[in-house]
Amino acid sequence: MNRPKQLMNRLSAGLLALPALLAAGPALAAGAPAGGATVWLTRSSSGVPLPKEPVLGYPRPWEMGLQPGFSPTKRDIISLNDLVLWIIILITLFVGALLVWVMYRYNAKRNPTPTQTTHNTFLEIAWTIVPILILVFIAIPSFRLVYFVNNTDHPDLIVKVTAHQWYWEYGYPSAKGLDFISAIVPGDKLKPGEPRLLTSTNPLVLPAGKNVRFLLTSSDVIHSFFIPGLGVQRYAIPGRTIETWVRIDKPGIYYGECNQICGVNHSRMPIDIVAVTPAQFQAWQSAAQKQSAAAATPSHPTRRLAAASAPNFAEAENFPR
Ligand SMILES: [Cu+2]
Repeated sequence: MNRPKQLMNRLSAGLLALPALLAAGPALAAGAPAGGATVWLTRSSSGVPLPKEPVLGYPRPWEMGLQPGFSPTKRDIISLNDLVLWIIILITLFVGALLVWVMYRYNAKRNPTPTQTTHNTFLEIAWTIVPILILVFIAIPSFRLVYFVNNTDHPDLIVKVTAHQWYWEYGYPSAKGLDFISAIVPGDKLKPGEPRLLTSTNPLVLPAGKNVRFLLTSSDVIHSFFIPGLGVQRYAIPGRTIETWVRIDKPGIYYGECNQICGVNHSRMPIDIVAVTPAQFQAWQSAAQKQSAAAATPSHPTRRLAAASAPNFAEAENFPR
């Protein structure tokens, strides 16, 4: 078949499929947790059970905007995004209206002898100054947000995050020896309600309402620590330590992913966070610390844990899709 005909066939097949796709939308969405019905999950990390928590930070079916915010950072990101979006809409409407007006008023039919105008000092100054003012107007909240995200002073807790091909390692310097591996749970081993490609063997446990500083690094290639519902996104770069922070509004489960292409199993290194109350966090931390001490050899506490819980990648490649 020749190429244009092939393209036309594809186009018409696509158009014909559109109504079916739109009709199937609600049915597709029904498989995932919908707006009103919150899913609650009971998880454990490092062998220590955690309290039952609602799933809050996750991608919603038919989501057109950003994920809802569960941290001050994410709320600021959403308001900056909305502000810039409105500015873009107004500029697009203005430029579109000018184009229509020019096409209507100055077309060749209405202007048989075109004007010879080449310069207009007032217009040229205006269309230089006005965009500068708009950019300055956007820059003010934007810089404020950059500084806010960078501000990791006075953390209540420090967590060391090390990215590996293809799993995460979390260390708690305040609890000596507490350091564990968080790897993906294969699709056929998920428990009811646990989302595919987002559930890990050992979630990162954090206290809600506290300032948590993340120290990010990597053992091999560049990864990225991305939790959309919490407004966290930072590179994990080998040989460097990069900081960021979060304060999670309330206890719940929040999902993220590595979002820097890092190799064949890039899509299989979920970030899975369970936020609990500070008292529950203290209880988990000391119990998990005891577990870690019991499980690990003194010289290489993480190696043995890694060997025990790192996923089998041959198996990972065969996940049900
Ligand atoms: Cu990665």
